[in-house]
Amino acid sequence: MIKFILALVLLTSLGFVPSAQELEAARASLPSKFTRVTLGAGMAGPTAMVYVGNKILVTQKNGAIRIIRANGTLKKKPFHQLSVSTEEERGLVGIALDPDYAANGSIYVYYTTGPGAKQYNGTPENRVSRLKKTANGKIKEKIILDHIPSTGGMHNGGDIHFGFDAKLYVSVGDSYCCPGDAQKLDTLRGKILRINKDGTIPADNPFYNTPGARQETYALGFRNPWRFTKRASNQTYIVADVGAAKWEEVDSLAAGANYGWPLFEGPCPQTKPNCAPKKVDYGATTKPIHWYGHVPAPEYGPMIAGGIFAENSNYPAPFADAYFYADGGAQWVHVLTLDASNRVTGRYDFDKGVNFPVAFGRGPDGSVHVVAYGAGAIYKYVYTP
Ligand SMILES: [Ca+2]
Repeated sequence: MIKFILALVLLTSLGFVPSAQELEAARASLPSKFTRVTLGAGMAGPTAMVYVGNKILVTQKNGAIRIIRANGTLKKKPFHQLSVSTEEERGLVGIALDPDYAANGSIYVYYTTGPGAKQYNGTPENRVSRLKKTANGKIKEKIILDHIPSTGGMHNGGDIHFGFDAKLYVSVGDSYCCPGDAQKLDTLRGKILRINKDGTIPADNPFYNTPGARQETYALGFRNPWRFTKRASNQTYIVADVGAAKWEEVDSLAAGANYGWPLFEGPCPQTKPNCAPKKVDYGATTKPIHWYGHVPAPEYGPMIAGGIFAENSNYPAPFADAYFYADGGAQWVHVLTLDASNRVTGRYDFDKGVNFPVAFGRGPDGSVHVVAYGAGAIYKYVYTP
C-alpha cells in the first residue's frame, strides 16, 4: 500500500489529484439520474466489503472487520480484529461469505500474518482463514490455506470469492520479489488459485496431476491480480491485473491459462512496451480483453482495481449488467460492456474524484458499491429513474 500512497503523493505533486471544488464538480458529472451515497464514513483504510443481509462487513488494512449498519452508519466496535502485518501493501485485504452462510455463519478472509496471529512463525505471510462466531460470541479461526508468500511486502494479491462451483478462488501476486515465479508452477506466486472451502484441493484443477506443480493453481502469469469478480450471465470470471511501468489490464479467466507476466505487461512484450498489439504474437499466453496506459490518453492510470458487474440493478443501458472498474491512482470509476464471449463492446466514464478506490461490492438491490480507501468510506451508486 506504501507504493499506492507514494503514487498518490506523486500524483498530487503532479497536480492530478483534484481539489475540493473539482471533487464537487466530479460528483455532478455522474451519468444522469445517478447519485453517490456515502456509507460507513469514518473507517481507517477500508480494503474490501461484502453484504450480510442488509449490513456490510468491511475489512480494514489494519486487521479490523467493521460493520456498517443498514442505515449506513459505522458500528464503533469491530466484528473482529485480526493480528496483521501492515508494512507496504500487507494487511487484511479480502473477505467472502460462505455459500452456505445462512446455515453455518462462516466468513473467509485473506490477510498477512503479524505478531499475535494464530500460529505466527515470525515471518509475515499471507493466508486464507475461516472465521466463525461461536455460541459464547467469540470468533473461532481455522486456517484454510497458509504460507502464501509476502516476501517483498507488495503484490500480495488477496481477493477471495466463491465461484459458481462453490469452490474458493484466491488471487496471489508475485510478492514483488519474484516476477519470474508467475511463470513457475511450483510456487503460489502470480496465480489465481482454486480450493475447496475446507482447504483441500479439487481433483479437477488444471495442474492437479502435473508433477511438481502446486495443485491449487487455476491460472498463472499474473503480477498482482489484486481484484477479480464473477460474471453470472456467462458463468465466467474477470481479473484486473495491476501493471508495472506501462500498462494496466483486464483479463477473462480460463482454467490453466497463462496471462503472460513477466513476459508481457498489458498487450505488449515487456521488452517492447510501445508495441502495436495487433502485430504481437502472444504465443501460448492469453491477451488481455482490455488495457490502458500510465500516461495521459483517452483512459489512463497507474493501478487498476477491478471490478464488479451491476447484476440485477435498476441501472439503465449501458450500465445495466456492465463491468465497473476503477483506478486507485487516477481516482476514476469506468464501465465496460462485454459480449457473451467477454469481448469489450464499449467503454464509458462513470465517476471521478473517488478518493483511492481499491475494491467493489454489490448491494442486495444490484447496485454497485466502491470501496474508497482514501476516503475511509463506501460509495453506493444509486439510480433514481
Ligand atoms: Ca497479462
